[in-house]
Amino acid sequence: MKVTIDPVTRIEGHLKVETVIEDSVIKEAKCSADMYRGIEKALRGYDYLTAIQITQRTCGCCPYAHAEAAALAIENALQIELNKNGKLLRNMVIGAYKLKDYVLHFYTLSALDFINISDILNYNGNDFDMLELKKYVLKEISSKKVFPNPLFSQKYKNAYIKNKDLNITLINHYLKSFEAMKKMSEMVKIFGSKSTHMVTIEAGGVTTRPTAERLVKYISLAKESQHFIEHCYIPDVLEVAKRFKEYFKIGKGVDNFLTFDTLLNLDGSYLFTGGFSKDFEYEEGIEPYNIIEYNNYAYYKENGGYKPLELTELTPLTFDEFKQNHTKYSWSKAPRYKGHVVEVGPAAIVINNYLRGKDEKLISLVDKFNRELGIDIKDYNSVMGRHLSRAIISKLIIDKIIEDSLMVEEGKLGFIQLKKPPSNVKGIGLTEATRGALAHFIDIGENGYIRNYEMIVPTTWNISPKDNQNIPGALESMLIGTEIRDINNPVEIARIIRSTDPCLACAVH
Ligand code: NFE
Repeated sequence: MKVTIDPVTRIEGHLKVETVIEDSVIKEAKCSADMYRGIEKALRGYDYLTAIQITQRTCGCCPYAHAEAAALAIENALQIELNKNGKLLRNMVIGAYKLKDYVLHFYTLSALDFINISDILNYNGNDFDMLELKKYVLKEISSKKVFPNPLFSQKYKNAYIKNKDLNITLINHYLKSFEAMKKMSEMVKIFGSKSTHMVTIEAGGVTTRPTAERLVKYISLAKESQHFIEHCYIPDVLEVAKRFKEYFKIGKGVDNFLTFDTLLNLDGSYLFTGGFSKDFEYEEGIEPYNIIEYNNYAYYKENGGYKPLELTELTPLTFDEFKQNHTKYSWSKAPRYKGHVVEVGPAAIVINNYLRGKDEKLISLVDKFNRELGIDIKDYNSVMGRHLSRAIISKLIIDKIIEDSLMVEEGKLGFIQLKKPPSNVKGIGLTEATRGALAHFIDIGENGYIRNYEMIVPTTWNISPKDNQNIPGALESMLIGTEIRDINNPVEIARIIRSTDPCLACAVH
């Protein structure tokens, strides 16, 4: 039997997932990215500094990460080191944005996979937003306009949390998460000058001057965000995890994880250190030119595998070629590290940094949750492991950006003005976006013009099609082998997909 989800909802962009299920087990899975834009191509010929603004337009979820990766690539090409305030302020902008994105993923995009939202009808308290929601639902039910909404359908009833009080708490926090995200966006705006697409992240630092007023406002919002993370987000993820413990065994993909350094400390170390682990054996350090992107199954004429910046352009199939070709099934390329399929993202960060064995705070947090939930580090390679990882990372990030904000030197610009445009240099910017390892490669020609640009993006790793050795991508591997309990309601598929938080706008760009 074939089960196709097209499009997958509650993710960013257009993803089609086709599965073949036999004897209640997924035997085949295909992830298709159905959209192509060509942002890298559009960059060529423009001034090198425009990359920071233009690559942000790849996406409305993680523009901060593209801005950072582009700035890092230019700084790498020019061999620039930021000053103290530049380092701190950049962490404060991108850290706040990441938090907003994690909260958005858990509450807005994923929680409805687990909460029984119809329990709002059992709400008898006096919270204004909850009463408004209840009123709205009752009105819609009586008008029969929108309902029966699938979320209220009896068909899905057994798939959700049964404890009414917990559902009511989670619905309440779902509503509160909007206010929390607004505060995190405010934090981004204070030094990013605007959100979504910020304008003050530049090669050379952050151009907003850290006045006392801005710092005080930032710290006060950060403390409120910390409260939400500690008192709503983390407890909610734990409660959901306790009720869906089997999901620590569902959605297990390959045991290979790739991460990049992110959130620089003033001593030159990072909050999360990059590395590669294969079968849970970790090695520190990354060689970006060990990445090859394969195209046998991607809608381009070139079928080979290419290193970053090796090609200036891939040629999309024409419509006639597209109709005749029955092998290719995605606009996404298939990146591989040292030839291996890897998972990137929050679980990869937690697993790699835990295996690295040097970050005591991360290790003690992971050990604490492992004891509470009866799991071990290998279980993070799962649906619930990915949700838990985001919560753990959020706690570490909020603590770090509060510490960073207290070290900023008031009034001192965190920005170094670049001198003249460079000629004939290349640079690499590696960082972690919300969804995982992000790499930008820039090749600057004469007088600062972009000769070639390449982005290798988190979701490309995760939703990649098969590579030239016919090995399925990371999400395809997570799906293959999954047992479907109720073939009429294969919720496992959507839960696995959403656990990776795919962004298709980024994946193909
Ligand atoms: Ni478009 Fe992005 C991906 C993230 S890359 S959301 O994939 O996170 O910066």
